[in-house]
Amino acid sequence: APTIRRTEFMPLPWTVLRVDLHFSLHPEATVVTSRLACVRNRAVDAGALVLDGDELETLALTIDGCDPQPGTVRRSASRIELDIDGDEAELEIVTRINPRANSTLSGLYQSRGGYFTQCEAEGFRRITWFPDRPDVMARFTVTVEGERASCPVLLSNGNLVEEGELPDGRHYARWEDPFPKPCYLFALVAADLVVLERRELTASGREVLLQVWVEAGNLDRAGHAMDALVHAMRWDEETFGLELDLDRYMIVAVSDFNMGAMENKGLNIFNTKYVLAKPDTATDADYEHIESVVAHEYFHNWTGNRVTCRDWFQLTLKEGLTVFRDQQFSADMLAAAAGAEAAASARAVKRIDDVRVLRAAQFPEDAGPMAHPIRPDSYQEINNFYTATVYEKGAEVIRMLHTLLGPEGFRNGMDLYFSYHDGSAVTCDDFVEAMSEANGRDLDQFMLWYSQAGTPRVKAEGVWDGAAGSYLLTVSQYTPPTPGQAEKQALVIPLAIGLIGPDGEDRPLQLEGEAHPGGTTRVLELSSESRQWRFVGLDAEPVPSLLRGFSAPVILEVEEDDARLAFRMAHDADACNRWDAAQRYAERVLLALAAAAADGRAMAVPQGFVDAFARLLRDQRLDAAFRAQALSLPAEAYLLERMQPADPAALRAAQIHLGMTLGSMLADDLRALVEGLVEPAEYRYHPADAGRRALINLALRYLCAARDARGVALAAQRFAEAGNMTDRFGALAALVHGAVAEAEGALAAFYRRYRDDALVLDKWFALQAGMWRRDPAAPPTLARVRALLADAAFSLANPNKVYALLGSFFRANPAEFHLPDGSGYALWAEQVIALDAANPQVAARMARALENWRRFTPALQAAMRPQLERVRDAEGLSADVGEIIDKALA
Ligand code: HT7
Ligand code: ZN
Repeated sequence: APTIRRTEFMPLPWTVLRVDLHFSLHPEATVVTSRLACVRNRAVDAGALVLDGDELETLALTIDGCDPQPGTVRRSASRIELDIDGDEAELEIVTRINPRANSTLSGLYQSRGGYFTQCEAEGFRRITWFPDRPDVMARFTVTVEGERASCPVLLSNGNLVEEGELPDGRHYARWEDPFPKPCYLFALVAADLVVLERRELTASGREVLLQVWVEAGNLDRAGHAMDALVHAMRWDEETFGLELDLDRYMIVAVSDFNMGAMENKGLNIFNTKYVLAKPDTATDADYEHIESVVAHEYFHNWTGNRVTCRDWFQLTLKEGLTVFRDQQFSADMLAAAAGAEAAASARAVKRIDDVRVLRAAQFPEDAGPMAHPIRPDSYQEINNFYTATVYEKGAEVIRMLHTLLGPEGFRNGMDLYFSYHDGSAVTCDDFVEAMSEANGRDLDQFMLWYSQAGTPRVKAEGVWDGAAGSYLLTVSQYTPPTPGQAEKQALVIPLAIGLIGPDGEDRPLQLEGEAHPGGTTRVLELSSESRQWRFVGLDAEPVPSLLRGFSAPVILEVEEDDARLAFRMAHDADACNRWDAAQRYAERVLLALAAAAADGRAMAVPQGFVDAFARLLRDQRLDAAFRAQALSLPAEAYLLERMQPADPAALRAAQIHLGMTLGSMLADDLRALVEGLVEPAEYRYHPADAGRRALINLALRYLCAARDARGVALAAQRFAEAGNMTDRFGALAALVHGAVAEAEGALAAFYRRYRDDALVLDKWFALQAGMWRRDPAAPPTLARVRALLADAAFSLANPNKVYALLGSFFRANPAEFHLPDGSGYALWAEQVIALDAANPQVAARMARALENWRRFTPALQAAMRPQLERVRDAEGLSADVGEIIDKALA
């Protein structure tokens, strides 16, 4: 596939002002009639009107009612160029498409008898010919006509302006969207759905209708999404002064969906996973994800829809900013629910979650063949660039702006951004320029975060001068080379720091030359390769606490011995850093155990680590949610990234050994915790309750890992008696991960109970795909995964099932996937090829599981290469998978 480059952006000679669409829906032969009011772009001298198309059957195309003149049309399967005289033209185009056969879930497709669309990034061209770029913003009117019996509900963007009956059991609805929008925000739904409705007043007193549309039987699971929507509305009004601009805002849940959700103007389409929740089927984590995804899509209405991207290279303009907004929203929601006393801890727990995701998903991406800046310079297939870098690192970049400018400065920048760019398609430079102008601050060097890939390393060293009572901190930065970027420049890195005294208390921070100390946490700005700061007025040698709140997306390299890590685990006033100290200590222990396992040496867990862990476990002053975070070991994907070379079998041996050691040495504490934490009888989604449940489930994990008989009995009992999914699934996961005798019976019981519930079965598939083998004689998890592929409830056509079973196996179970005989890789190749024939986007996501293959042991690399080549050489490979494999093998 050709490479598209950011620097080659050219404005189009023609644009579209108005679109009038008519859909005559039929499962295998939907006819789409499109009328386009087109005008020349005055900024461009001359040129043809260009239309994109993909797998379209074209029935008619006229310009101002006439067939195009001979010699004025150039056509290929994916592009039509029209030479047109004059400055205006009305095009009428009729296409025929086959929604039933559309297994890509891009464009117009069928799911469970209904019709749904997904147009971002380039799905609209699979519906009709159109200049399918985000900088073409037009006013849409849409008429949907379909069979009343199978599709009683007909929806599109904006306001319903007309509806009526038609002959032959058909009906129609006409929708008008008052806001110009790019075609990637177009949506249509025609299905048999029921609705949960609520009327709310906006801050300015306008009444708006909020709707959540779901399949019959699921209304009792729609309430949480509705609550989340109302909370998001209020939050955006209060935090950014942004109000809902439509009279009606709809959310529709669909079972077959490639990603999480889509922010189509006024008609968000959601994966059911991010809408449906009730205590019996959804865990606390599900409730939390639903709230943040609903908010994310809602926030896009301003950051994405009102102001959109000029081209897809600017994707982080809307995604990084919107992720930052949803992270702030979730933190505020958790803090508000936790109450004043527990608010700071609730915020830290959310921040820790976000840091975990960044480290486990984005850091490996930034260190591999797919490494790219948050604003990529090139791509072959844009769908491959909806990445952790664009989303999560993009959000970190916005967070750094927030840190550097302060909340008020940031808000002023947002206001200016909207005042300049509302209703247009812009670039990341436009956003940062608005921030710069509103704050009178030069952000030119800051823009390097948009153009440089790779995770910067920040090194820090301190020297104590006892006589002077001063502490000299030297900080330097270095970003390793990434594909296509050998040289890196120094970035602007906000480094939040504190200095802890020997008594565990933070010391006031006073820099040399300052008259007074200023607070106990301060943000230093590192903008050169190296810099020194001297802190004065100290009574004793401090322990530095660096990168508080994870103030920049960097890897901090600082020499800390075990005692110092244990000290920070016990005393760091910054909860995020306290957690990080525990993670660093655990990482050190695990990597040492793994090295011993790889060399065939005996594994021994340092007593100091067990003691530090026990202190956290027993510290009743810490809230349960924080303790659950601090006592969870670092993600396997992150640890593999820190191993040289990555050896999944050795790491797994280390994890099993450490889990067993902690579980058996601390069994009394863990059991006491499970039995002592009182849960309210009635489930409610609340951070305090969720924290207790998380801590209990973690304790059960350690107890089952240690095969502690009483602990296993507790898990089995909790599984049998659970009153909600968090408790039930937490206990089941503990039994299964411990591979105890009770696990198989519990899995079977769970299946029987939820056999008709697709979303709950996804959990059942994922749990088994992630099974650890504690007995080397037991059959490999691979055999179970193969058997599950044939289960009646599994389908390769449903992305949720693929992510649950194959995604979990390839990504979340490295030791069982990376089998020395290469059988895991053979399964990977076979499934990627099979998926690619039906759904290239999903196939490419699965293909990425092997992109960092060069980081593994030579023996594993040798087993991976032939399977990568097998996929590369597969007939008819998509551009999506092709790009991933080519970059991996390059
Ligand atoms: N903006 C949405 C991205 C999205 C998407 C992209 C490619 C293929 C399918 C997709 N579904 C949704 C989602 C979001 O970030 O809010
Ligand atoms: Zn988004």
